[in-house]
Amino acid sequence: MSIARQVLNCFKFACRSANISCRRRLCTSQRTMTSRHTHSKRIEGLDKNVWVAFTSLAADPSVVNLGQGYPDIPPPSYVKQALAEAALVDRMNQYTRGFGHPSLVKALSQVYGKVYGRQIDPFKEILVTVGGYGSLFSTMQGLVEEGDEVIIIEPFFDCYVPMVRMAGAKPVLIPLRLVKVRKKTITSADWFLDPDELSTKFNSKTKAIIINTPNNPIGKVFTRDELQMIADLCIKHDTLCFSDEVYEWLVYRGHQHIKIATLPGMWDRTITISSAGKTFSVTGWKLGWSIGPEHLIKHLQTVMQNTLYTCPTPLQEAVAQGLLRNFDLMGQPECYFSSLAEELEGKRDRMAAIVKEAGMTPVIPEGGYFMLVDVTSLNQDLSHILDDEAYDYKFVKWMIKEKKLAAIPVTAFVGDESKKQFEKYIRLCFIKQDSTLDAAGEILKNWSKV
Ligand code: IK2
Repeated sequence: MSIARQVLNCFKFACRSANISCRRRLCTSQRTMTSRHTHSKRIEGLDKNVWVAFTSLAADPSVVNLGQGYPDIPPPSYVKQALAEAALVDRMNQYTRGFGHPSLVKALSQVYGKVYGRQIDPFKEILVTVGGYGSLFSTMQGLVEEGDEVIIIEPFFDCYVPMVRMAGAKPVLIPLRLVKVRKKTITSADWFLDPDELSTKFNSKTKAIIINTPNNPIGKVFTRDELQMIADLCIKHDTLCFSDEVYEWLVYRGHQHIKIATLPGMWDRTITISSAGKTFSVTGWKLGWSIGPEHLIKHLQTVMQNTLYTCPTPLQEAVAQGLLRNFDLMGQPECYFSSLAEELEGKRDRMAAIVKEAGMTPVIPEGGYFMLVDVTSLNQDLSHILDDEAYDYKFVKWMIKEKKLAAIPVTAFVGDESKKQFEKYIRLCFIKQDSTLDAAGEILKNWSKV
C-alpha cells in the first residue's frame, strides 16, 4: 500500500472513531441530563401562569385589552420628569444602598409615618424590592419554612400559592363566600370571610395568614371588624400576618382602607407590602416595599442581600420625589393618592353600566382597579371546546378570539376546590383611557350580533 493510501486510511479510521466516541459521549451526556438535571422539587407543578398565557393572547393590537392590570392612562408627569432628571446625575446611575435608596426609604418613612401614626425607621423597618412581587418573595423566603402552613383567602393574587410552595410550606385555602341576598346590585362587600371557618384553618403549624386589601381580583376592602377578627386569630395562635396592600390608595367613596398593622398587637407580627407601580401608575418600574418591625424586616433584608442585592437607583430616586411631593399634598384634592381613586371611581361606574347593558352581572368593587363579572346569564355554550379547562378559561379564550375583548379568568385566583364557585366569573381591568372603555363598550353592546 502506498504511503499516501496508508495515511488516508489512518485518517478515515481516526475520523470514524472520533465520530463514534463523540456520539457515544453525546448519548451518555443526554442520558445524564434527563436523569439528573431535572427541575427542583421547589418548582414542581408551578409551570403554568395565567399572565404568561393570557398576555400573549391579548397582545394582538385588534384586541381591546382589559386583561392584565396595568394602566393605559399616563402616569403623573412629575414622576416621569424626576426619572429623566435622576438619570442625568452621574452618581444616580450607579448602585445604591441595597435595602433601599436612602432618599426613598426616608420618603417612605415620612409618608407611612403619617399613615400608621407611628415613627418608622427608614433603615430598619423598610425594605425596597423589585415590585410587590419582590416584597412578597422576600417575605416568604425570609419568614416561612418547610412544614409551615400559610392561610390564603380565595380569590387571591395568583403568586401567593407558588411562593408559599417555593418556601417549602403548605398553602391552606379558605374562600370568600357570597352572601345569599336578593339584591339588584352585588358589591365586593357581599363577599365575606366566615369567622368560624377561618378559625378552623389555624393550628400549631400555621406560620402566617396572607390578606390582600383592597383585594385583587374581587375589589373587597376589608372592614375594621373583619380585620380585627383576623388580628384576634393571629394573636391567639401567635402567627404572622402578610398584608398585601398594593392598592391601598385606590378606595372608593364610602369605604376606608385600614392597615391591619395599626390594630393593637399587630405591628410586631405584620409585614405590609406595597408597590410604586400601583401607587404612581408605573407598573413597568417594578419597585415595591415591605414595612414592618425590625425583628421581621431584617430577615427579608437577608434574602434581598443574597438575591437581588439592590434596585435601580434612578427609579428609586424618582419614586422618592413623587412621594415627597404628595406627602405635602396629603388631604388636598390634588394629592395623587386620592385623586387617582376619584378618577377611577367614574371609570368603575362606567364599566359597571356597560357590563349591565350587555346582560352580565358586575360585582361592584369597593377598591382596586378590577371588576368581577358574572357571565352566567349569557349562557354561552362552549361545549365544542374540548380543552380540559375551567369554563372561565374557555370563555376568555373564546372571547378574545371571537369578540376581540381580553379579560382574565377568575379561577386563576383560586384553588381546585373552589373552581366551581368561581368559574362563571371573569375579571375586567378598568384603569384605562375612556377610548379603551368606549371600545370595550361597543363590543359588549354588539355582543349578541354575529
Ligand atoms: N399584589 C397584588 C395584589 C397585585 O395585584 C400585584 C400586581 N398586579 O398584578 C397585575 C394583575 O393582577 O393584573 C402585585 C402584588 C405585584 O405588584 P408589582 O407589580 O409591584 O410587582
